[in-house]
Amino acid sequence: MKSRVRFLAVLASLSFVSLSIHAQAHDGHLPQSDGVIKKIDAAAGKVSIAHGEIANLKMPPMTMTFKAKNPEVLKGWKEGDKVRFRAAEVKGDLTVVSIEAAK
Ligand SMILES: [Cu+2]
Repeated sequence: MKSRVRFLAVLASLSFVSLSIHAQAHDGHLPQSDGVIKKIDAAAGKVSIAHGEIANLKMPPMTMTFKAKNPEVLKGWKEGDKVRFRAAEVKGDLTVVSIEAAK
């Protein structure tokens, strides 16, 4: 009985791991969009970006504010930085998933 409980616990943790790996892989498949950082509000977890077309959101170029998926995403950037970023709709909010420096 005891070993069966342990087996189920292992099974549950394995499926959790594969779920989070799947979520990460999913983010990686989002197309990257060009942008320039306009404003960062770290306290609110928000960033304004003047962005080019965002193919996966069918959005034309504009300047707008996104939610950051987590605080790490906003670290190290400042106004005027040219970036490539991935955005998605997460629970109804337009959200920046990742940001990297434009080459
Ligand atoms: Cu937009």
